[in-house]
Amino acid sequence: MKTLNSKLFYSLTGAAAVASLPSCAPKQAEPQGPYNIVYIMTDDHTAQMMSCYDRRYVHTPNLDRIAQDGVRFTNSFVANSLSGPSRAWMITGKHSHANGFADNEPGTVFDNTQQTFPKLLQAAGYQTAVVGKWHLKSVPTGFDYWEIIPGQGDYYNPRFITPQDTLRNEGYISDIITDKSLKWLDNRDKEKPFCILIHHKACHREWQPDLKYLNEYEDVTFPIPDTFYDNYEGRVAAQAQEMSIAKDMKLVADNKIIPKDEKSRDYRSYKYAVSRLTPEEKAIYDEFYGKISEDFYAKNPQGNDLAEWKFQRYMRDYAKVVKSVDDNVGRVLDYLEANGLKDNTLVVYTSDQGFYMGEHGWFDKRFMYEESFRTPLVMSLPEGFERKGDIEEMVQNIDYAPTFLELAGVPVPEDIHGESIVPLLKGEKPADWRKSLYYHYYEFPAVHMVKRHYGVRTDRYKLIHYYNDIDVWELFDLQEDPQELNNLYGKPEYEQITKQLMEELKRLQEQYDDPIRFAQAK
Ligand code: SGN
Ligand code: CA
Repeated sequence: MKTLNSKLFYSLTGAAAVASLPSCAPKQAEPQGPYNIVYIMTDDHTAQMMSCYDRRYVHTPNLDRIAQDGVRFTNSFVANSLSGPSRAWMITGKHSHANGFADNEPGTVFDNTQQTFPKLLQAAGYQTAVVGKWHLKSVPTGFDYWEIIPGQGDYYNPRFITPQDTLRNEGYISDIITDKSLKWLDNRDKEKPFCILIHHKACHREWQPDLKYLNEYEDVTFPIPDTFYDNYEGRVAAQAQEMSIAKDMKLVADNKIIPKDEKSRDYRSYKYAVSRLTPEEKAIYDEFYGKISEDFYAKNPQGNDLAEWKFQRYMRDYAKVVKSVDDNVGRVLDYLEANGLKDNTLVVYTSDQGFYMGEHGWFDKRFMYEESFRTPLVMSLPEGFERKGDIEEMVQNIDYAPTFLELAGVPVPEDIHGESIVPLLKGEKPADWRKSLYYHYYEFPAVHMVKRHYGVRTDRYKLIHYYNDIDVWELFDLQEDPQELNNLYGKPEYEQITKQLMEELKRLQEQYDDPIRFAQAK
């Protein structure tokens, strides 16, 4: 057990600190535990689509409310940019090789007998719950209550799995996940602290909006990202991906064009997309996307016009889906305030990874490039944690488990890879905070064809090694080239920095005991 963390807890609870204060000391609000934890996580919601990070595209007043009230992390990252793996390391605090869930492939199942933070909280007397996307395939363990969606779930009238059954629910997924979460909060044992994971399906592909929001953002023309027409020069793996808006985004399934030929495969894809809607709902959907389809057929865009048309449709639908998320986060915040829970609850809002909104011409994630390596992270802090504004230290979502444990006064097990960020929330600037991040992506060959890679990032540089079917390195100077277009690997003037980064990569692979190391991979 890490003794430092349990000591920190006592100083946070105030018990030890108050005893040692001289009587004339000015009164200072000491954080008082045990704290409740509301951990909201969405799917594929990227910082570009959250107005407290980026003002170009959408307005997210409720998500921004968390940041304004509390803290915004400006350097928040994942360790393997994919849903299942992301969920596995956030719940264990360990990198993929250690928690055993490295990809979303059918044979990969989370070993639910292993140590997780909900289990440790439960053992410490917390009430625990998870509602929404789970994606780890095995049954959730360590929860007093769980109600999850099967796999990726559905946007419209979705099914939910409970310990007893799988049932269709009426309504829109983001509203229902929130309804169920608030109901559980209402019915919980009010004498005990709680931890609830509210894990949304939104904003996952195919970005199906709530029908009431179909007309939102329709008058907006989104600016085309600078790197939309990237030619991937000097980046071999980027040339081989299949996640291009122009080439791989599907007109029917993704952009919701209604095909004319009722016998075609595309028509089956459309039928599937609307299969969960009631006839009345389908009529609304058909009217809206029918008009868009007619306009599309009339214009018949080609080449870059087609790519940009798809980009606009993608952005609009995604933005509408974000609007529902934002509403529902607002409902949770209102509930906590109305029920006197705000002052002793940590609220976390994050996503399972970032996403490409047309940067490099892409959608999806997986690469260690900034847009998908980063993930948004804002928190509203319980009373006594005075920290406000931006936190710039590099954090990764292996850090959530130790953070929640420390807040609950539960000693953090030694085998957890992440670091508690409680010191950062208290406004401390730990001199020994991590100076580099480790990343390892495994799912290849698979959908979107992003090659296996691992890498290291410091505040200025990033070194990536694609190691499976190819043996290719990339080096970027993030200060000079934030869009990561210029691979500097192999340039004589970067030999020294490359050597240092390789040493650091080796050190991280040893520290985390990753069995795949670049010495063997080469
Ligand atoms: C599905 C999506 C992919 C996505 C993966 C993983 N295709 O396969 O685009 O990369 O999920 O996403 S879809 O047509 O079925 O939507 S993850 O977020 O769950 O890891
Ligand atoms: Ca995801």
